[in-house]
Amino acid sequence: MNISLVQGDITDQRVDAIVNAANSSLMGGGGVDGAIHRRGGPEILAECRELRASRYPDGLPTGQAVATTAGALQARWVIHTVGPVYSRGEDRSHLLASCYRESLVVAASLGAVTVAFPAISAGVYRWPMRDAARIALSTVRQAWPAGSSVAEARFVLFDSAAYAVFEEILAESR
Ligand code: AR6
Repeated sequence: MNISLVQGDITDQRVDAIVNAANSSLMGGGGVDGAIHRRGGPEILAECRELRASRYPDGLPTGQAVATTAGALQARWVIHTVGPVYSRGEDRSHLLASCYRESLVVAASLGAVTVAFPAISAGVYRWPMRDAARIALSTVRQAWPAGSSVAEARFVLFDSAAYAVFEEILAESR
């Protein structure tokens, strides 16, 4: 198992699966979600609509993950997961951890070898980056499905500040 860090745009990644920090509607939004739908094209939204009409009439619950085509992206699949909105009054870490765990389960079920993750919940959903990085890295390390196809989890951090935080936490845990 290989955990790697890259600074950049997740939609530029050539990987088997790109994880999307979506919302439960699966109908798109800003941040990573907006970028993925813009670059991936309408095929992704079409599959999301089908999922809403079939498996998820009430939306994809927080902490769960589901795959669609990656459309025009340089990937085979987009794995949509819904991170929790950060709350100072309530510990929702288990839901954030669940996003990484469930995304890896979906990736393994597809036979994906390389998977790109954004810093889920650390944007619009306001999760503090350091804590988001700790949860992301420790969960991926612990939750790697045994005998899984997945060989690389690549964290794609949008700016140098986020990259530096992930680098520091990864170094601490090595
Ligand atoms: N590539 C990599 N990372 C990115 C990119 C990109 N193209 N764009 C933003 N980031 P966010 P969330 C970083 O807001 O907090 C959407 O509206 C960003 O700087 O994308 O889980 C959804 O529809 C931040 O560090 O996701 C939901 O409603 C991290 O990715 C809601 O936002 C996550 O930021 C989800 O919010």
